[in-house]
Amino acid sequence: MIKNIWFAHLTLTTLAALTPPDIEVKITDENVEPIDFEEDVDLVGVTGMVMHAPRAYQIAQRFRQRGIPVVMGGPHASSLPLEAKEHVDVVVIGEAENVWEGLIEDFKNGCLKPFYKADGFCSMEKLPFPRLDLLRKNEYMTINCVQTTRGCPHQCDFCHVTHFFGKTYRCRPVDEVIEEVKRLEGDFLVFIDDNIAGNRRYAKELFTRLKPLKKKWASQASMTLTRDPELLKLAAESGCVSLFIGVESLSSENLKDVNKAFNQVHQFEEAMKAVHDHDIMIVAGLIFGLDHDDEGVFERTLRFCERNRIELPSFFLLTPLPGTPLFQRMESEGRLLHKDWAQYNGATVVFKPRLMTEETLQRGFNWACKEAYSWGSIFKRVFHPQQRFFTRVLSNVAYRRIAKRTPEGYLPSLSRILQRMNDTIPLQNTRDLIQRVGEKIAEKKLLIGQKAADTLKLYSIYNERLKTLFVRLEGSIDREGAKELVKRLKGVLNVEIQKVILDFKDVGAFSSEAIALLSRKGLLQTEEGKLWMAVNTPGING
Ligand code: B12
Ligand code: SF4
Repeated sequence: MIKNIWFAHLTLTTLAALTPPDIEVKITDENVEPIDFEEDVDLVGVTGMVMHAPRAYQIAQRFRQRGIPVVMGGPHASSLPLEAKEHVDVVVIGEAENVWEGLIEDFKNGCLKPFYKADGFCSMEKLPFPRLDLLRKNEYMTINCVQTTRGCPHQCDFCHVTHFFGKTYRCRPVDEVIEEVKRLEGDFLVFIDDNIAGNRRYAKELFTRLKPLKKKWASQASMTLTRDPELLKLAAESGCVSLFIGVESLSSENLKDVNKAFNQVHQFEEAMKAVHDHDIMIVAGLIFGLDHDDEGVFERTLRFCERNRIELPSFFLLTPLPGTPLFQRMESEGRLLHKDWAQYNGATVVFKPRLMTEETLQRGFNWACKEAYSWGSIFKRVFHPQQRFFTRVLSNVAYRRIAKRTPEGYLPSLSRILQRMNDTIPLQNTRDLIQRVGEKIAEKKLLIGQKAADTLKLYSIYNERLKTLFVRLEGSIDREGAKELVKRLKGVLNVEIQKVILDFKDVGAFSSEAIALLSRKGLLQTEEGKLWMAVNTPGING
């Protein structure tokens, strides 16, 4: 069903290439073909991400029952080698390049060790070209996968890459990459790097050398790529047609929390436009369930994708993968629901979210996945002046088939209200505003006549567990702004939202009429020199 989207991992083709030539190798990718458990083999190797671990252990068990030793490597076994060892004979921790040949030698000599771990990371020079010939090529969108770099210069808390590769970012010699690309059949390939533009100088050289080959390619890059116009232009000229970009969240607080503050929310729209201006399609990775996500996040995020005509929104549920800082934090806070790794798949809630219940998060995620690939949303995203209209439509149709398998979801009932409470209210008369009211009230003197912002911004976040809406206000408040604010607050105090807490810290100026109105409603109070409003008072309800 998903053949036209997916490409093959390079894992087993790489291992096959590292295997001494006198050994016959067969690859079975269970994504596309069944395993023959009766196959006549001497040694079995299994790989897998965290979510594949239970299946990998079952596979191991079936072969071990026949007395065939099983070796396991890859992201999961490398993070939890002791757990893996309970199910297999040998665990390879980290990269195989510097240990695989020795392991095979030990196997031949009947002296396999329980663990193999290389000292440090392997050199990126003279890596053998992966044995793509061992894959069933018709089962994938393409088998033309090439890796140019390993690791990533960033260290996002939820990502497994930095855990696996340390803080290294290693690049293969450009000559070798070009040679590998030249050997591929067809004119399309995927660079499976985690961040193809992690080293700009290297990326520029690579893209320049790719140009004459006239291939089309897709890859993954961090948002930082969009800030270098020359690099983006070179990528496009070298044949880049699609980029997976980890946007992750539209909340700066969330991004800061997960060590991804280099994604600047205020630059997102400009960044998406820059990519589109180069006729490059965007697959945007977006995570739900971060600590500042409330029930409004699903709709807000989907509308962002529609507004920016993101070709393929790719939603994930926050997943604490073992070995990552996120996992450590969630575990120490007692927020992991279980360790059933099969469910650590990015589509199932496995932890306690902060501002929502597990159910709201799961249902909202399901809603977003389905809604993004409804015809209505597809049409909003695929029409724009750039090239490749049919590719955009066809890839959306393929994603739609996957989205259909998502269980039913629903948009949380408060979503609309929350969109409205996250808004900017334009003001009408900002002359003669009283500056820094909170401080001045505290100091018992007011300054009149300074220039003030002419909008009132509302940043709202709803805590479903506390049934409380927190609203941070920023800008100025005149009479109209105050009236609009009071109206909206009345609207939100329905049965579900039991309490609203307003934060006035960032309100620079008030008109005296606004103060009068808010005070009349019983909303303004001072406490220890700070100005605040507590709403669900009779003033507002009445
Ligand atoms: C390409 C890719 C994909 C493709 C996969 C296509 C497909 N057919 O499945 C796509 C884009 C679809 C994808 C999807 C997902 N991916 Co992905 N993906 C990758 C990526 C970028 C490259 C994989 C690769 O080919 N690597 C190159 C090979 C050579 O490296 P390797 O696999 O690590 O293998 C080396 C060693 O680990 C070791 N080794 C590995 N296995 C074995 C086995 C044995 C026996 C031995 C001896 C050694 C050994 O030797 C190899 C050579 O050194 C990796 C990141 C990365 N750098 O690896 C992420 C990565 C594997 N993906 C990851 C994740 C989370 C996912 C998703 C779950 C995301 C999501 N939430 O939906 C999905 C799951 C899809 C699925 N059902 O399988 C995580 C896994 C984390 C974890 N600990 O589980 C990674 C590490 C990225 C990350 N940001 O953290 N992915
Ligand atoms: S930028 Fe992407 S690949 Fe790099 S650490 Fe962050 S999530 Fe991982």
